[in-house]
Amino acid sequence: MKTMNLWAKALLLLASGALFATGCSSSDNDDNGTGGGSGSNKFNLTVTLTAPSGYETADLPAMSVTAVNADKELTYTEELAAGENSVTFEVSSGQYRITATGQYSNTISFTGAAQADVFADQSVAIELAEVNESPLVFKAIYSTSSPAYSITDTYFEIVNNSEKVQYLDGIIVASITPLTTATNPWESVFPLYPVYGVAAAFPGSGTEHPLQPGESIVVANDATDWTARQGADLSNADWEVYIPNVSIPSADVDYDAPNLTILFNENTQRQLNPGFMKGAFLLAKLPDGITPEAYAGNADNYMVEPNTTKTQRNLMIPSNYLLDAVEIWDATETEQAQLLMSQDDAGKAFVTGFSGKSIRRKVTKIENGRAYYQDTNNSSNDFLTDQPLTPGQEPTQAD
Ligand SMILES: [Ca+2]
Ligand SMILES: [Ca+2]
Repeated sequence: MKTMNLWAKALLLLASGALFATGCSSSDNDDNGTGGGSGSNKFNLTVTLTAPSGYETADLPAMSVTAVNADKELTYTEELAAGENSVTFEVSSGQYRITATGQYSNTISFTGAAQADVFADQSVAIELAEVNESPLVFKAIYSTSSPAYSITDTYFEIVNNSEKVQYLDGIIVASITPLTTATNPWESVFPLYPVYGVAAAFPGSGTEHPLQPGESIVVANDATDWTARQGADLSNADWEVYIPNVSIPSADVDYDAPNLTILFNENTQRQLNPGFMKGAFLLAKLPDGITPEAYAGNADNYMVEPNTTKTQRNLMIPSNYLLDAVEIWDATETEQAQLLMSQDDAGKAFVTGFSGKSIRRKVTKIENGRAYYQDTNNSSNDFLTDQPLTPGQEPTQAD
């Protein structure tokens, strides 16, 4: 939240008409009334950024640096290119609060702040900190199916947990199937994750499917009413996974909800679900310029399971493409192969197969009617388990 708050503040300053100056003389004129004289008392304020622990200067993404003099209502902003760590502002004298922020990956941002009294040329250092949070996260996952063994009554929800509009266009949803072995043969290819069977993506070229801050959507495997079979009414689901050319337990049905794009399908089952007892769910965003179709169309992005005679291909998703990942374990098994690295999920949510229950991300607070969701990168802490099915429902109180 820290980074988002900085951005929000920067936006507020913009909206309130705070003066943006990049070396022009208008700010001089503005403060002549209190400046005591017609001469320009401008000084150089040099800001140097230090990369967070574990990173080098060369790792720095493009950074936005803002210096604010609240007394004089002056705001100066400079953009640093990736790999640069120093910028010099020409500012009017006074006290400044300087903030720096930049996006390192889908989920990691760098941010820092410092104060400076500028009554002569001044240098200030900002030690950046790493903030890890996902703008889009799973709000709820119903992977267990119902006691009626409906199989395709499963669904998941995605929420915009950030302060900015997010776009679903090109966001990939996929799952990792559980392993029968006690150790994970895919550990040898970490940080790549193997997507088994089916991967899907939201259609759109970039900005066609906005999700406002706090807003969420329901993605159904079959967008129909399951209430007569101990499931939920998914006839109003926002999206659907429609998988052509499958036969188990039957051919898929294209219900009214708009369909995700199927990126690849080497499955015979009509579902995008890791497993009813366990598995992992992934939400991923490719780097700019790569479409999901192009990524899935590139044979280099596939692998077969190491050290086996298996031949089925898995679409490989690198850890740093992830927006969110949830490790789901069978509540009745204590020893299971870990599917995700701890950096992507330090915990796991426990489920019981065919219980008709979901896991739901905890709500930390409700503000102005909006729910904020807990995201500590640890599903043991972040999710409530054995929850009733509440697709599309907005929580009204914190957990
Ligand atoms: Ca379907
Ligand atoms: Ca449909």
